[in-house]
Amino acid sequence: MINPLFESMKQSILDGDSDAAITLAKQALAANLDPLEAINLGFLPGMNEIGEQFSAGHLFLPDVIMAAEAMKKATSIFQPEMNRRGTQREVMGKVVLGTVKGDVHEIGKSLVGTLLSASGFEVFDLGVDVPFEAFAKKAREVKADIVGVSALLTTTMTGQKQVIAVLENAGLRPQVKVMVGGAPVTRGWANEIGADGYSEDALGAVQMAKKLMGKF
Ligand code: B1M
Repeated sequence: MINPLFESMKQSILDGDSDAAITLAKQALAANLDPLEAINLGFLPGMNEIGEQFSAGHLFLPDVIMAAEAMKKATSIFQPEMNRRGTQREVMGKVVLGTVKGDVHEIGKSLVGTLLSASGFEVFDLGVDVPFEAFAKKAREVKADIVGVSALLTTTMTGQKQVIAVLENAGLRPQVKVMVGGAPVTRGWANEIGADGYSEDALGAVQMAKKLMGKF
């Protein structure tokens, strides 16, 4: 049976109502719901519908920003619990993660980071609008196993290719795997630019990261 909280969660995102989203996320935790299930079946459908309505010209940017803020607040409530669930697991590897330069889309990248952390990876999240060189600098500093590059715009996808080039020039490519993702990114694009891994969603990113570490 579908949990009645899910419909309210979706509505809180459609309304761009951060307070309601936070309250619902707390209720979900109190009811012992799986955080990932609440995100994927409750809040995310709201975000997807916002995207569709924005594409169709039925919503304006401020509506999208409010919805995104509510989504971020809800996700942040779940983060400690997702991390806690991952704490007993072995350290799987180190991942440097960020959304590429010119791109400020944060939610999917952060979800990927949260799930990687929850799955036992040590994640160094550089945030959004990250210069290409910063990925390589951090990868060298922390001796990263994987660099994860998110891009949500067709115009910024090319930045993923640039990050790979910077890693190559820095001599880091042999020891660092590169994983790419984001709404416009495809397996074909990942292959074309020489990335080692691609996933279309956050759960798949965890599976891919494990595979890249030879632990799957
Ligand atoms: Co923008 N935006 N946006 N936006 N935005 C999209 C991406 C767009 C598809 C909307 C549309 O037109 N339908 C469109 C891109 C079109 C294109 O290029 N193909 C678009 C546009 C055009 C823009 C602006 C240019 C709008 C403007 O200013 N005219 C502008 C660009 C700003 C910039 O970056 N320079 C812009 C701005 C914004 C906001 C700031 C308002 C806001 C972001 C707020 C924030 O993040 N703090 C925003 C939002 C919210 C969206 C939509 C509606 C939702 C994105 C989102 O958070 N989805 C989006 C439409 C859509 O995707 N439906 C849209 C939820 C999230 C969980 O999914 O990010 O896809 P997603 O992440 C998934 C997977 O992609 C994957 O796993 C995640 C979880 O399952 N994944 C990875 C992501 N990264 C990964 C990395 C991996 C592996 C998997 O490995 C490393």
